[in-house]
Amino acid sequence: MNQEPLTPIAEDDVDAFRRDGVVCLRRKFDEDWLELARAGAERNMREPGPYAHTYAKDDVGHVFFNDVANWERIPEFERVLVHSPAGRIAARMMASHTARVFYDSMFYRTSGTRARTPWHQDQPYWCVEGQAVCSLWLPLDPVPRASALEFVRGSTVWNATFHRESFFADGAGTHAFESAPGARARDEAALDRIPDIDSHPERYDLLAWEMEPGDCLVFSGTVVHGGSGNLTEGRRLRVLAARYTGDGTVYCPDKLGGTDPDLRHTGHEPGRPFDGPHFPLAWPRS
Ligand SMILES: O=C(O)CCC(=O)C(=O)O
Repeated sequence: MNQEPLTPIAEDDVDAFRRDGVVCLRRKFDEDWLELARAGAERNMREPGPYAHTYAKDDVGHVFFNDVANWERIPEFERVLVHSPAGRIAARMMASHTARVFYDSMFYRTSGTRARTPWHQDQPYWCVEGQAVCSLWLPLDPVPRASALEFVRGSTVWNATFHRESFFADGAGTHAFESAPGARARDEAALDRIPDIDSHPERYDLLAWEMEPGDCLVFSGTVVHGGSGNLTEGRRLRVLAARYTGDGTVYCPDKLGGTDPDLRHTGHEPGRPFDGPHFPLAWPRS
């Protein structure tokens, strides 16, 4: 298992992350890490956690499944999040001295699943305040261009906090924050709706990459993104998204009346920097 990224991180990649809000890094994880993450994904499917969602499911068995915050009970995810090169990569991209595990998110689309992810920003959903927070999106299967996650380049500088869209195919469903009575209506009505990017793609500078296992995306909490899915029969897509916080971030579970994921089970004190056993250091290695 490679302890350092398989290929070096170039300064151009760091610049791209800062400028665009997302960067695609090639060949950073070896097959052993990928096999471990796949074993974790399959375990997660067999043993879903309390936050598991089926975002879409049709009559012929196409399923888009997501689960979050399982690394403390799925040892394969714990290894990848805490011990793989992911933490080092995240810290470098965030220009942070530290990268702490925030949580894991597993996106599992079975063969031929078309369901896409709505355009959204991550940060409004998250119980975190601060700039240094990012995701490392690690596909465990090849990603054709038509199934790539897409990004609005530079949307990090829009300085916007968009309304939290539902990920459920029927537009309903229950994110954790929706279970706080009145929270969504009270706190979200004031937020702008995400622009209708699909109707006017020519207005946006969109970025997306065909990817191989071992490659990863790193993206900021405020970059607008969506897509993926759109799989042809015979192709499935499993992704482990490892989220990290860096220097200067604090835990804020009550933001916008509730967040997703809801990490209150950690007992972490609101307003506190991320630390302790529920948010372990992934970089520097202890
Ligand atoms: O993989 C996907 O479809 C969604 C990923 C995503 O939106 C995220 O990781 O924030």
